[in-house]
Amino acid sequence: MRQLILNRRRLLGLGAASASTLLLSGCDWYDGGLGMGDGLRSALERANALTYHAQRLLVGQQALATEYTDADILQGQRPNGTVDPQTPEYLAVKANNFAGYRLNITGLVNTPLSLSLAELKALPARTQITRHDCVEGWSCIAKWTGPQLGPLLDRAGVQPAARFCVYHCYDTMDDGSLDGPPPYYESSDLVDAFHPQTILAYGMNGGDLPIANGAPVRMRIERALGYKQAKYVHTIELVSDFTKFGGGRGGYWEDNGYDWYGGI
Ligand SMILES: Nc1nc2c(c(=O)[nH]1)N[C@H]1C(S)=C(S)[C@@H](COP(=O)(O)O)O[C@H]1N2
Ligand SMILES: [Mo]
Repeated sequence: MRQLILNRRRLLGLGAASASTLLLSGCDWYDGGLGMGDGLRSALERANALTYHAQRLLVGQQALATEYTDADILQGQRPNGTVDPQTPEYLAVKANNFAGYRLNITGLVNTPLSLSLAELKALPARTQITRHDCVEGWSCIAKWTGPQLGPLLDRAGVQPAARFCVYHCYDTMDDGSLDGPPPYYESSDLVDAFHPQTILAYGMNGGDLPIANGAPVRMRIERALGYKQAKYVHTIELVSDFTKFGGGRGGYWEDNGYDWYGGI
């Protein structure tokens, strides 16, 4: 209960941090036209804040996403976005079947954590069969296995100033930016971080998570759209706001115009 009350209090301030809503037309769609100060964009941001609060009220904070059965898994999870990261950091941890991989929990926590893949696999795991919806207009039902994020956050001790998790990924997106390709990243509020279906998935459809789908570890945040499901995650950083990351809107696709909350 304490957690829910805390989360609810945190929620009250979230409107201003919500990013803009634009028509969602596809994963490779790029919004180069609207600047930060654009009037239309600020109007959309206000609309998005309203949508966010309305959706939270309607759906409820801990409501579960629909879970399916094995019979509903029709084909493998269709890989999308990055499918084979080539950054030196990723290639280094990929050697020896991810023996050198660590999942770090950092930022506004009392005790930062650094866990190997073996340590993650030794934790109690949750398996869930859910539907992944990409804004490109396709969906896949797949089975995901991994520890819940909530207990790990409790172990790290989330400080009162923390309001979001930023999920840092190994892959970069070569979108022609002048500063070089930016890394993929995502974020969620703490309601989604502590949600029972939010897991660090290392398993998919009964086997190891394939590289194309985010190995060794990817997020499943089941009440959110496909682009919120960060693959190749190496660090989860607890922050009070996410404006200092990337373009400041809480995720790679959000920086390119997608909705921050991205609820289904
Ligand atoms: N690190 C990283 N995570 C990512 C992406 C990406 O390119 N890089 N693409 C996103 C998008 S748009 C979708 S639809 C899903 C695709 O996940 P899948 O490859 O397992 O289908 O991953 C999301 N997470
Ligand atoms: Mo997507």
